[in-house]
Amino acid sequence: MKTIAAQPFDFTFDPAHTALIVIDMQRDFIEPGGFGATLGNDVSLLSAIVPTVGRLIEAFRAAGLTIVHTRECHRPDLSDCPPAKRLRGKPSMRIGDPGTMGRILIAGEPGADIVPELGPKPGEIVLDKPGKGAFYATPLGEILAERKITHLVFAGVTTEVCVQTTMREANDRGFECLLAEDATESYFPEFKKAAIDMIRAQGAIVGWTATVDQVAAALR
Ligand code: TIU
Repeated sequence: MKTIAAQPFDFTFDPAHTALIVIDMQRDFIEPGGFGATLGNDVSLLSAIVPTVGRLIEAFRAAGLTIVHTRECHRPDLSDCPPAKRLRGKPSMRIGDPGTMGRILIAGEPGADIVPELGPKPGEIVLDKPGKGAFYATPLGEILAERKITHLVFAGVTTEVCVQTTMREANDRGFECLLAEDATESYFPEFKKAAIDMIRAQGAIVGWTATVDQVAAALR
């Protein structure tokens, strides 16, 4: 067993039953011209964490542990994109429209790909998800159960949307969840701070947080 001096208190885990979930480190959220930008966001904030996410992935690779990369995207015919999602708000382009990185948030298009610096290696799991949470309409629960995973470490974007939603889904399914706080980012710094505060408040009501250095040191 390993213990990290996490917030709000120690996080103890068996690496053999721990997986890394990297949420949506896709060009559509991190590069100009993608889904994040169509919503009116400044995407430059998100690219800053790419090297830190990379260090966390390398720590899990070196330890030979399960790594799951998720991608938020939809089928080309949009049959898995509810109109409520596609028509919400006033984006400059909608899901499925042609953008500078191909059709916005569509599986197989360049924008839906994970940024090249964090590309999955053979043997790692790549999971396409139509929702904000990674358990909804995906085989993630079955994949983790088959591998006897009980503890999850989270990274990725954005903290308060897909990362927090997935952590909450995982928490309700009985997983012990830790967010790598410097390997996640939001378009809104105040939302990232609030999400981290919410996760670890009330005695880790959603889970724990710690730095990549703390997680990597525990895995060595
Ligand atoms: N808009 C926003 O902050 N996030 C998303 O739409 N998806 C993810 O968080 N991946």
